[in-house]
Amino acid sequence: MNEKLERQIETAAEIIAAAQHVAVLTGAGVSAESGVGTFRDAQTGLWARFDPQQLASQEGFAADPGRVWRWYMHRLDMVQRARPNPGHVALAALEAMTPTFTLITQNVDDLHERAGSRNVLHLHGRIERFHCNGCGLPYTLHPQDRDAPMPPTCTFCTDYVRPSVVWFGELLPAHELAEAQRAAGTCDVFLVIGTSGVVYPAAHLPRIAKRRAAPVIEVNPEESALSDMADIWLSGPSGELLPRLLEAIRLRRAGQANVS
Ligand code: BV8
Ligand code: ZN
Repeated sequence: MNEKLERQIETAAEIIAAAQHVAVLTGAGVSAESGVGTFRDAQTGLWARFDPQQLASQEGFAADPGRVWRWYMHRLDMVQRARPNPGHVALAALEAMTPTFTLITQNVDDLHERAGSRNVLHLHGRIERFHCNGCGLPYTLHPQDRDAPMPPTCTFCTDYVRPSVVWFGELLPAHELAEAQRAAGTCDVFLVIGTSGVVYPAAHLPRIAKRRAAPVIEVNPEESALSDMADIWLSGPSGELLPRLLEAIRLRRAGQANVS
């Protein structure tokens, strides 16, 4: 690891170790090293020619419910085969050692939960949950649904069943969004991990923290739409950098414990 990055990790660790309230926003990048393709580059193979933003919308579902259903069954399979990576595990460990910790995710997978994170705010819903697109009745997926050409239909109103994720043009869940905004408005430091920062209103959260001069620390191998706002940009994969950052925080916390 290069000199500069080592120094940046130490600076970031100092800020986080001293924080009472840490807020974190994760995007698809935190699951990349688990083999779950990010939203855009998940479009491989037969899905390569479709625009995910089109598929993840009411228009896309109305135009071709079978295609959207098969796309979600493909991604659900990818998520269920995946395992949490060291980045997910480091975030769960950081939660356990921080007085107040708010983990906000744009991801629809359950890898944070499977890594041990306790209270995760899912802004864009969950891919392993389903409900009726018409009346909202919850639906339990049956094995035969997984390779069905069309979505199941609702037992109550016969409309199509869909995954309980937030599509483009749909409102985010009010409770989760309010909690996320509150955390951005009160945290001592805001971490942004593995997101291109182009989808709103999630991408607005780091701006709320920045406006109140809470330090914003980004972990991403590429520059994102949020990098210019970040006080520290740790350039690298979260599966590698988060365990390093956790180690540096642990050392400082231990140091603090000896002093106090
Ligand atoms: C709403 C669930 C309003 C579905 C998703 C014009 C301007 C501004 C906003 C808009 C606009 N036009 C429309 C809008 C609103 C729109 C929006 O923001 N559009 C954008 C694209 C311009 N937003 C909405 O529609 C939202 N709803 O606004 O409603 C409203 C008002 C009135 C009445 C009704 C409604 C709903 C947005 C939610 C959409 N659903 N997901 C599903 O998953 O199928 S969003 C989806 O895309 C994902 O959840 C993800 O969060 C997001 C971005 O996807 P990716 O780019 O793949 O992932 P990510 O951003 O995380 O990028 C990957 C990053 O990881 C990269 O930076 C990469 O460098 C990094 N990385 C890669 N490897 C690693 C890594 N990082 C760390 N470690 C690694 N190893
Ligand atoms: Zn229904």
